Amino acid sequence: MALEKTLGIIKPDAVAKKCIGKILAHVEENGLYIIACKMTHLSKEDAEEFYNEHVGQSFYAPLVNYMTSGPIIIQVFEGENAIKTLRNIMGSTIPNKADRGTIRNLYGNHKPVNGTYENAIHGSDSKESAEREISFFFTDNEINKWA
Ligand code: IDP
Ligand code: MG
Repeated sequence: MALEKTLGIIKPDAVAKKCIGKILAHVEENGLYIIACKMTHLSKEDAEEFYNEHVGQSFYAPLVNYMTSGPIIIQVFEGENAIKTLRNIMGSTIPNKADRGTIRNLYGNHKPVNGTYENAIHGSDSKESAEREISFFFTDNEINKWA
């Protein structure tokens, strides 16, 4: 077991549906601590850069439109195996295929919208992604420490 940090984003669809509290409670109840949190509205440039691994995919432009369609809540979560823990409780990318009881299955949109899956939450997929994504949004002194 390893104490890890990971980046989570409550996406615009879930913010608009007033699911912020339920999603954060779900993550906390699964053992992770929130050690940084902010609300922002991504610029097109920031969304394009954040998702640059998907340049060239057919869903890239729809994804950028989706992620800039409204405010989001960005968190750093910390806990034992935080990266895998968050990915497990999020569920897989497509909400209607994600396991029942996962965040994406519970709060995501079960139909694709404008070429993308509105799936409520983002979570870093590896240690390298977590490091890149945390430093994309937070400076070191915005990240809190638990005793
Ligand atoms: P992940 O969020 O589960 O890690 P990624 O493959 O990194 O999935 O894709 C980033 C986001 O792009 C997804 O969460 C989803 O919103 C959207 N997306 C991914 N694949 C597709 C697709 O095939 N069609 C439409 N949207 C997609
Ligand atoms: Mg991903």
